Formats: sequence, C-alpha cells, structure tokens
Amino acid sequence: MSTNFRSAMASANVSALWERANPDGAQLVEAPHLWPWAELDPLLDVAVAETDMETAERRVLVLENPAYQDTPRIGASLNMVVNLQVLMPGEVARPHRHRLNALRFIIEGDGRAVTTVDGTACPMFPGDFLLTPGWCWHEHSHDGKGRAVWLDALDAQLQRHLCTNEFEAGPSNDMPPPRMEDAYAVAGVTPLNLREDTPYSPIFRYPLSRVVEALGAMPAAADGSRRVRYTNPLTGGPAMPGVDCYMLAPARENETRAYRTNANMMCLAVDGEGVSQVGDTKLQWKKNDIFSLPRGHWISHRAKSGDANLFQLTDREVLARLDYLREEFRD
Ligand code: GTQ
Ligand code: FE2
Repeated sequence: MSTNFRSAMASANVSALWERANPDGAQLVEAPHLWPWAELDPLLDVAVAETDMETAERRVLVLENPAYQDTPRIGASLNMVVNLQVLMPGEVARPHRHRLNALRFIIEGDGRAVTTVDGTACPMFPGDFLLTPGWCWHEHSHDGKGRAVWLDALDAQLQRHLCTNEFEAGPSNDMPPPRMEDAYAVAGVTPLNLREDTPYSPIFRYPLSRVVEALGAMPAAADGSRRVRYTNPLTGGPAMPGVDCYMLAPARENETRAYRTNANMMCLAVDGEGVSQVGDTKLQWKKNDIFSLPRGHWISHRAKSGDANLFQLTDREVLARLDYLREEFRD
C-alpha cells in the first residue's frame, strides 16, 4: 500500500478492512474458571476490616475472570459481572438506582438483613433470590447478627458496551407505590386489576423453600436432572431479561445431557457437591463455589451428593431476543 494512500486514508478517517488481522473480530475462546469459596470467604472478613460503609457505596468484591487478563474485558463473564457483597450488623448501604439490572442470591445471613427495592422490604435468608431490576431504587440494611453475604449479578458489561447505564443517588423523591407481591403468591392465578407493565417480574423475592418445593414436585428429565427457571408470572418468561436465572438439580447417577451454546453462564453451588465437564476441563464444586461456563464448550453436570443444587445465571435471553442464540444438545 502506498504511503500516499495510507496518509490520505488517515486524514480522511478511513481504514482498509483487508489489512486487519481478523476482520470478523477474534472470538475470544474462554476457559472456564472456578472461584473456590475457601478462598473468597476469608477475603470477605478482610474487606469488612478494611472498609467503612460511610465512604464505600457498596462493600463488594468483584470476581475477575483470569481469562480476561491482558484484555479490555472485566468481571466474571462476558456480559455479566458477578460480585460478592458483605454487610455487617448496624450497617447500611445507601439507596441508589441505575439502569443496570441486578439480582442477589443470598449466601449467608440470619434473615435480618434487608434489601429494600422501590420501597418493598425483601428479607435476605440464605438461598433467597432477589430482583433489583434496572432503575428500581435499592438499599441494603442489617439489624441482625453476623455477616450478611450475597452474590450480586448485573448486566454491567453489556450495558457498558451499549452506553445505556445511568446512575442516580438516593434518597428518592419519586418512590412508586408498594408492590403487591402477595397477589402473585398463588401459582396459576394472576390479579387483573393490578396493571404491571414493567419488563420484569412483579415479584422481587423468590424464597429458596418455594424453589425446592417446585424441584421436588416435578418429574426428572431423561438424564435424571431437574431444573426450574425464575419466571415473571405474568409472562412465563424470565424474571428479568438482562440476567436470566435457573436452579438445576443434577442427578447423582448420571451426567446431564451435554449441550453447547453461544450464551454465557455463571453458577453458584447452593448445596451439595458435584462435577461439571466443560470441554476438556473438569470442575469439582462444593457449597458456595462460583464458576463460569463460557460460550462454546460442551457442558454437562453430575452431582456427587444427593442434595446438589446449582443456581445459574445467563445472558441467554439477551441473545434469544436478538435472534443471536444458538444452542445444541447431544442425544
Ligand atoms: O448492591 O446496589 O455488586 O449497585 C454492584 C453494583 C452491587 C448494589 C454490586 C451495585 C450493587
Ligand atoms: Fe446498585
């Protein structure tokens, strides 16, 4: 290419596609990664000792995927950050809101820690799943005993790429009326006079006991596993499209049917122990371990104890709505 052409292009703000190393964009192949609870747990105590909730917006440890080292990427998964937050008795994490969709999955606590979402108080018992959809006010407080620890997941990288996030500090002066969650407590029946036109579920708190009940009542799939999705009762779709959540109980006798997808998933081992085959990698997991299941690998799971439950979150619904989703199953 002539120097003249090169400098003419540069001054006209154009470039030659044929000279790019990979014009289709290198698809970063990502290895799975597991964050053992045994390593995270003591770090939470250090975080408590070294941070003051007067100055910290949130006391949060961000899981950083080693696959993203030396890349511009951040966080645990391609489109979602997965963080650990800890709050101590007497502390509050002040109210704010953002366009990022967030969820909490409670790991530790006595149920006296509370997240208040748009004015609705959601107690945080271990195993509970809480929604904090985009632009809902939320604050955390704790007047019980001992650490309150939970997993936070947000569609942060996706919205960061799209530049769609906004942030507003509280307190709010336009709090919506309280939610009527009890009106949705009976499965199969939805109230007609409550007009919910939000793109997320009218339920903000999904207790673990209800999920365990549903898993126990359903028949196992051919591979012996049971799986439920956290849904919006008004649509049957995901509780929140930005991060779509499931609970999987794999069988002990055999592996789940292998699948491969271009969606990305993160798992938290809620109970028990198990092993996940992710491409050539075997991940051994036990209670409170967190691991990534990046796109492109053949994936299957097996329990090593009878009570193994995996909480799963994925960007699958984002891909599905744009018709980008591809997935296949081995028969
Ligand atoms: O609790 O509001 O892990 O805004 C990251 C951003 C938690 C929160 C995170 C947040 C929060
Ligand atoms: Fe937040």
